[in-house]
Amino acid sequence: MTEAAPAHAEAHHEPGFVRKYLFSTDHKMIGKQFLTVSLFMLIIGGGLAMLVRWQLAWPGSVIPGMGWVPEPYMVQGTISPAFYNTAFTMHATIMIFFVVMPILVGCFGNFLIPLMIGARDMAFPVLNMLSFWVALLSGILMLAGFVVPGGHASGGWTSYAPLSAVPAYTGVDWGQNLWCISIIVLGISSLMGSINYITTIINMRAPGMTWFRMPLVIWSLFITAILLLLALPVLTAALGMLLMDRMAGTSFFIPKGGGQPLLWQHLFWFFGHPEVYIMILPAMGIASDLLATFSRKPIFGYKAMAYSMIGIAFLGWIVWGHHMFQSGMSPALGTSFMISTMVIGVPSAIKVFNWLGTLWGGSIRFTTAMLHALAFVSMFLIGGLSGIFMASTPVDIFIHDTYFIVAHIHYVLFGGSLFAIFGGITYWFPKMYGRMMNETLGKIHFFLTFIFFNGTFFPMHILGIGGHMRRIFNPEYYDFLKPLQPVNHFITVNALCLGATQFIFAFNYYYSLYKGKKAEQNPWKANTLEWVAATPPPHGNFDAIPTVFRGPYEYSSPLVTEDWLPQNRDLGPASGLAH
Ligand code: HEM
Ligand SMILES: [Cu+2]
Repeated sequence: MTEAAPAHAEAHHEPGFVRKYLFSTDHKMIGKQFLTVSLFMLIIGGGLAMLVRWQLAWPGSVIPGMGWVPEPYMVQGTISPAFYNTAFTMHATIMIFFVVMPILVGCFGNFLIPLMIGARDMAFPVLNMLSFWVALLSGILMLAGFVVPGGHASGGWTSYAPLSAVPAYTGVDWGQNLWCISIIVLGISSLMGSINYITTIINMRAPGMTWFRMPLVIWSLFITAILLLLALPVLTAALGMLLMDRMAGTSFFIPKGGGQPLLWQHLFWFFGHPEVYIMILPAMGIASDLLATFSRKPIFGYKAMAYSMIGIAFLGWIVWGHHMFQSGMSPALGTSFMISTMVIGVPSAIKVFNWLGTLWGGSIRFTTAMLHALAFVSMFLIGGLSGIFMASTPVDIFIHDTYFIVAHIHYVLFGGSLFAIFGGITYWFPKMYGRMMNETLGKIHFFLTFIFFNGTFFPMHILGIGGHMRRIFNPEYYDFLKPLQPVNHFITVNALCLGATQFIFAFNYYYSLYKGKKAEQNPWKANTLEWVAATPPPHGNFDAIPTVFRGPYEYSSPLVTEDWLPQNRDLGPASGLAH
């Protein structure tokens, strides 16, 4: 039945391999391209984390199987201090810029936006294709840094100046330059993507798809695109200045020439804080959709959910100083950053309570996707609570730059964003590839990930309160940390298991791609428009553009006998809700 609509010229003839898989302008293929490349980067980013953890637990010992890696990366299978710095720097850089952002925004944004608003494609399909290729170029530039003389960037993912500005301080030359150039290029790609998303959502919604009938995941991607558009150019400008300091003899950030290292911190975090919301808002949107679908209930407080995302995005611009409490900031200014940071807790709490309200009394289906969404809510809550500790200026004096921060980051970013990503992949896999992922393998992967995740990151709170600094090469150098070393052992064992568990996901993914059960058109009985399209949707998405009569979450509606009610179902005048 799935002949694509003639409205779309390309739908008439099957495009060849190159047009279909490489230079495709189809938003769905571009979404899959982002996913494929990002999952590859996840392996590299994860491998680097394992190296970091090995070093912290058993400093200076030979890492099994690593004897072949040449100097200066490894010295007969042990990590050198310089490479340790590179490893944690590049772990964070890759995870943030090449895994979480491209999956949440590049993959889900591309795949879902046109399908869920009832459009045939993005507003600018060629620009969309270009944004993927520019992102890929950025990834190649970033990976190239590993093989240049002097090694890759090693000044942390925040690249604080003057460490990052003067090559002599780290011994890194082209690695740091490539780091800057790569992220400038990535910024260009994000700019193209976000303009496309914003235009598409404003202009191309199907008839009847009003703002408050949009799924929350589309709301979240819309707000994220605005954040991207405004935040990334700040980083791009700062990176340009840093590059000039490194290569053109300027001193924006170098004290010797009259520059201000703190200027870098301000510019970085003025981007960096909105950036953390870029990485959590789409995850919140995904979780909202999954929780409603698998509770068979309307989302609790739909409008409050949308407004609180807007509130979070807005407040995100005035809190960047909470990353700089210990940089000599005036206490009065510190207090205002403290208060504004605490205020973001309000819309965040609204969201958590509304998720709980959605679950309350629902007939919950514990599918793999739902388990991941539930993990998202609970882990985000823990990460949000540790955020409140750090936001309190007096408390932050003690925990700043300790493992407490690392615990917080990972509860929000891994516990939050990555669980939502796993949930989202499991949920939309059938629409993407026409096959189901294996539920048994999915659940095993979920439970092991959940256990080892908490085993890895919860004890980091204890390390942090014990004064364990982050980013140190060898904890055994410090007498006061020696009693904490067993905690480091425990964490590393859990981290290695956490890493190994991801092979279950990789296996399930590739196995299901080819051998998974064939998917029905709407396997989860969901309401939103992507499930109205054929599985997998053809180029052009819909036979005819659907007309939207209702909101996305009308599960268990008294108007119909089934427990779902697709957005495009017309109940005629009987429906009090229509129009
Ligand atoms: C409930 C809301 C949140 C609050 C109150 C909060 C608060 C904070 C504070 C005060 C710091 C700085 C601590 C220090 O350096 O001493 C921090 C660091 C951080 N937060 Fe959050 N945060 C929240 C949510 C999030 C979310 C949603 C994410 C990402 C998805 C995130 C990611 C990060 C990262 C990556 C850092 C550390 C960056 C670094 O120093 O390398 N946070 N947070
Ligand atoms: Cu922040």
